[in-house]
Amino acid sequence: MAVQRTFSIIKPDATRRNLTGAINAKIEAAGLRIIAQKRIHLTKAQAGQFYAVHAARPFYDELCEFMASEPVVVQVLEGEDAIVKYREVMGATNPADAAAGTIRAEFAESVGENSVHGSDAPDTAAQEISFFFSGLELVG
Ligand code: DAT
Ligand code: MG
Repeated sequence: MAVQRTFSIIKPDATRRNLTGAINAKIEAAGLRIIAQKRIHLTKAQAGQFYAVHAARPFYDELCEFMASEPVVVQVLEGEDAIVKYREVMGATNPADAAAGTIRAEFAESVGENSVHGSDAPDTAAQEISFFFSGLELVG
């Protein structure tokens, strides 16, 4: 597998509890390199645009409210097989199902407030990176 880039968000439940460093430590321990990172506060409209794929789901409004509730840290991660590797480091969407040692098993509060986002495929990774970062901000 080749070197890839994936997009990550450290979500409001984690930034609120000062967990950015602890989460970054797990990312780096897995061999992923943080090649771009910034702290931003999304509007509800921006969160809605980012999560537009989930617009029909019953939790969409709650999800957008949550993502806009407090600052987030958006990141680009680079490494061998980065997309699948980061999904492994994150753990399952519902922390109750997440494997021991994963970010969500250790830190997530609930299925809705689950500490991190990670892209699920190469096309969504490219789309999500360009939603938040310009090429000049990616320092590999
Ligand atoms: P993931 O974040 O693991 O890629 P997803 O893409 O299915 O999961 O959903 C996006 C986010 O939506 C998820 O991180 C939290 C929220 N969500 C998903 N399922 C939910 C549910 N059953 N109840 C509340 N929020 C949910
Ligand atoms: Mg997803």
